[in-house]
Amino acid sequence: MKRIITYGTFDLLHYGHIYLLSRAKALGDYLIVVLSEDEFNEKEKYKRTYFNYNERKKLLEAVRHVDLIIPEKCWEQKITDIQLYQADVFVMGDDWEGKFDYLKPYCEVVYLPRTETISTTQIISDISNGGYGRCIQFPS
Ligand code: C2G
Repeated sequence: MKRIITYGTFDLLHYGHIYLLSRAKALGDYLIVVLSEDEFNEKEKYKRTYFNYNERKKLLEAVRHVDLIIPEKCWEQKITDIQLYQADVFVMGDDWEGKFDYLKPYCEVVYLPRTETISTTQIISDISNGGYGRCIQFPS
């Protein structure tokens, strides 16, 4: 069984996140998502999320590509996670290109093209500007 691991906040879950998860899962058989806890987001990523950890976890649990969700508490847990969960492939969007190459001695590292047509920041901005009903093309 080929085990894939990926990390993220996944706040205001959108098709860019789903497309990342589906491509990550397609690289193997089992997908572990390490979901940023609220405290980690605030203290380390300087991000305040709309949905809290439990709400974001519930949403991800409904995504068929996802097999396991564990908490991300710090930047430094990745090597331990990879060893503990016997991950074969570490996957992130290419906005992180190169940032996790230090994991290469432990597993394959793959950066996938980010979906440029959507972001949580864009969603918030569009909605605050009354941008409902925005017609979007889901990437094929
Ligand atoms: N992503 C994407 N396309 C988007 C938005 C996000 O492919 N339009 C990808 C990101 O590249 C990342 C994943 O979806 O691989 C989750 O994105 P975020 O929730 O923004 O995660 P991030 O804040 O980058 O946290 O330790 C690593 C961090 O936890 C990553």
